[in-house]
Parts: sequence; structure tokens; C-alpha cells
Amino acid sequence: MHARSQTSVPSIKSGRERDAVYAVPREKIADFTFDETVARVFPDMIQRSVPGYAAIISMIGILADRYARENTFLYDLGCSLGAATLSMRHHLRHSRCRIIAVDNSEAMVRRCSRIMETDASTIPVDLVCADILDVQIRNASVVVLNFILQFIPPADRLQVVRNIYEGLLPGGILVLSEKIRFPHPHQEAFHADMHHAFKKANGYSDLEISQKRTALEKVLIPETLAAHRERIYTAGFTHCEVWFQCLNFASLCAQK
Ligand code: GEK
Repeated sequence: MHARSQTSVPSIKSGRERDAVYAVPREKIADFTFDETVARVFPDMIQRSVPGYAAIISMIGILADRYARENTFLYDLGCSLGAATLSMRHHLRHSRCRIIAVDNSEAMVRRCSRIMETDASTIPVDLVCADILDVQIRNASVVVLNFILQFIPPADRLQVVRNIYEGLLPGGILVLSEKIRFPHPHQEAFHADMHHAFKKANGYSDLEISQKRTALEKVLIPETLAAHRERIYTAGFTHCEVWFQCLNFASLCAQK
């Protein structure tokens, strides 16, 4: 058993570097990428940008502990710096599982590897630098897609979810967290406005918010909760629950 108090977002408590990536006016705003500049400030960036991020990370550990089965794999796809992996490591009460953490950003994987080395948990983690479209899921009891499906081209998303369904054992779960959009313009406007207010309250300027929005425009493509549910059922899942929502950020849990 491991100290639960250690569960956290990597390096959030000690020496988190402040995100100022979009603080200075840019003439031309390139598409957002998960490069070294972003990886360096990532814990601060995601905490100040995603309402409920820390709660979701913490609950992923609790979900993993509830649904993980001995001698199975737990996948953290699009792991970034490994926050969900650490949460699972710290919450799992039995250690006879293996976590497979995957990200296609070399900068993220390099930093994630250092974070895993300094973590005291003995639950093994295989850290893989790969595109999640190329990863075969097998013998899985828990699969986490924490804010990554939104970055996958929409045409490839069903393949990702199908691949996960095929690789999950009966009773296994998929945790899917996403930025979502809404069917009605007034709902969309309310959530967009409140998300803007959330970011401002967390110290981002209007310029930073607007430049980041432009950078993400073609890269992060949100869908409605209904679209996510439909895809999950099309892939074969029989149960799907929205277990978290704060503004335009939600997390679903689908069970095979
Ligand atoms: C967390 N889950 O902290 N294959 C693999 N990785 C990818 C791909 C791909 N095709 N596309 C993007 N990524 C994390 C947060 S961040 C979410 C996830 C955000 C990776 C990308 O390199 C980045 O690290 C991650 O997905 C998305 O719980 O920044 O909003």
C-alpha cells in the first residue's frame, strides 16, 4: 500500500513553472503542439485551463482501484507527464498490474520518465512514445483517455474507441475525459464565457486566452456528449455514465 497523500498532479506542489507561452503578442499564431516549451509548463497550464482537472485526476485513481484486476494492464493513453498514471499507481491497493503510459510527444515522454523515476510506487510502468492509433490494447481492465481523444482527427476516433473495446476484458472500463461542445448556441455561449472567466480568474490575460484559442482551433476539436455516447455504444460498450462535468469539460466512464 502506498501513501495516498502523494497522489497529485506531477510537480504541482513543488516548483511548478508558470505558463506564459501565449503571454506576449504574436504576429502569426501557429497550430498548438506539445513541444518542449509546453511540456515544461504543462502542470501549470492544464491546472489553470481545465476546470476540475485535479478532481478528475484524483478520481481516476479511485476508479482504477475499483476496476483494476490482478494480472491485467492499465492504459494511460496521451499520458503527458503521467498525472493519471501516478494517481492510479498511488490508489491501487494491489500491485499485480502493469500500467502502460503512451504519448507521442518526445518532450512529454522524456519529462514523464523522470517523474516516474522519482515516484516511490513499485507498480511497474511501461512508458511508450507512440501514436495511440498504433497501440494495440490487450488484457486491459482500465483504459484512460484523459483529454486526448479531442486531439485525434474525428475520422479516427471510432477506431480508437473500438480498439479499446476489443482490448478490454469483460467488466473493464474506459474513462474518457473531454472538452465538450453543446447542441444549442446559448449553451455554447454560456460555457465558453464561463470558461473564459475561469481562465481569467486563474491569472491568464485576454490576450493569452485569445492567442491560445487560435492556436487550438484546428487542433482540438470538441464534440457533444451525445456524439461521445453514440460512439461509445457503436464501439460495443453497453454502459456509459457521465460521472463528472464542470462547464465545458466532462468525463465519462464506459464499461464493457
Ligand atoms: C493528463 N492525459 O495530464 N498519440 C499519442 N499522444 C497524443 C496524440 C496521439 N495521436 N495526440 C496528442 N497526444 C494527460 C493530459 S494532454 C491534454 C493529456 C491537454 C498527446 C499530447 O502529446 C499530449 O501530451 C496529450 O495527448 C494531451 O491527464 O493538453 O489538453
